Amino acid sequence: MEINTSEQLAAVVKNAVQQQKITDMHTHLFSPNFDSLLHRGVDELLTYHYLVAEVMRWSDLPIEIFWQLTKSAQADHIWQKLFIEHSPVSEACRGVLTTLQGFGIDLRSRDLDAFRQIYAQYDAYSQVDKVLELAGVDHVVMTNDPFDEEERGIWLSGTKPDPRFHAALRLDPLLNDYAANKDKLHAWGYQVEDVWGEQTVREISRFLQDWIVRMNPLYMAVSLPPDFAFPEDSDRSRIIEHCILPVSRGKSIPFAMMIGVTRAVNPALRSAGDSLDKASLEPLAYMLRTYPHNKFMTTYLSRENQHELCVLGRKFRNLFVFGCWWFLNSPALIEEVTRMRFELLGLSVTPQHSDARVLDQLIYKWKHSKEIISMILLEKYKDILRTGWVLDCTEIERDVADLLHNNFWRFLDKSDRILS
Ligand code: REL
Ligand code: ZN
Repeated sequence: MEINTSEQLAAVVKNAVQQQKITDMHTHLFSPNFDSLLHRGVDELLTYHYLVAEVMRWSDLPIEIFWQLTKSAQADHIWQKLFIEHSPVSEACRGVLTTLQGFGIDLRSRDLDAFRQIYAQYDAYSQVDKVLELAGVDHVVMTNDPFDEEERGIWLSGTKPDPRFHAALRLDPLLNDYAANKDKLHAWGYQVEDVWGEQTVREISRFLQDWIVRMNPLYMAVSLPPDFAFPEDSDRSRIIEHCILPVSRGKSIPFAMMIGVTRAVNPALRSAGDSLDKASLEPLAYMLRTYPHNKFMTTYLSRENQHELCVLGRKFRNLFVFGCWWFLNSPALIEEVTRMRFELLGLSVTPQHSDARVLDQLIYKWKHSKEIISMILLEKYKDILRTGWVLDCTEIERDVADLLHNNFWRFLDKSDRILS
């Protein structure tokens, strides 16, 4: 159907974004059969580390005392300080409200215990079904860390994720703290040596390959500090060059780098204590240029790096640009970054991932982001309609499917997942 009026255009764009099933390419969620690793429900929503950081700005409680409280007492405290004593307008607070509303909860009562009871009716499986349906998500990519004892045990016992959940092999301990984790590799039967050499390369590569077989990951991933450099004289650089990149190429599994995080700026806040800084894009440019047959997925944490990343995306097709990560996952910044990407890279990106740590957050992360993506798409389509270009609604549906689903699977060469 050809689009003739701007009202028609607005309705088609809104509907296409609303209806499109999403592949969420980076989350911290787990398949429902991964026991307690999957976090869900009101207390988890309220104790999200974004809100821990925010509550400490109002609370008189020392952080050490806060950590000694039970999870529900922490949630009560956050509710009281951030929702009752002040209006919950921050993005993380608003997210809780959108999520509860989306779950069918009437917020007027402000009665946390009543909200808890509503959630208590669900087990992990029924809640996953309900939330994925409400959020319009059909595939979820997890973050899977073979150095995490609990998670490791689950994989080693042969547990396989629900088919809607896909693994991503996360390698932060290997790449960011190799010296501290070398002994673990040894204990698990990988004969890495103290001095870097052929044997260590072989053994780390074997470790990667074993976990690839076990997890069947869609990509390997790492988060990196702002001063990340490559190549350089460091364990991290050697492991990337001699182990990750050859395995990534050989197995056709892209290497995802999330760059710009400064961990533990305020360690007392634990996971709420991380921050960010600007990074140089030179290491990424070097990799893209030097390894044209390797595939890289990249997002940066600082706003300042976004423009350079778009420009680099124009130079290298082995670079997949994705998401508004963490401190960028905030409406004002999503809007700016998404508009810039569409203008510089067209529709060849995955504009967003949820980074959800709590299952229910899928509802708000996607509702909020989809509103912005819709708005920017509408603006861009209007611009081209004004030139006399004619659009058909199937073209808009195709574009939206690319953005929220197909571009990711296409980059992975998983043609069976691409929706036609
Ligand atoms: O994947 C990561 O490294 C980050 O996204 C997380 O560490 C972070 O805590 C996350 O919750 C951000 O949204
Ligand atoms: Zn993350």
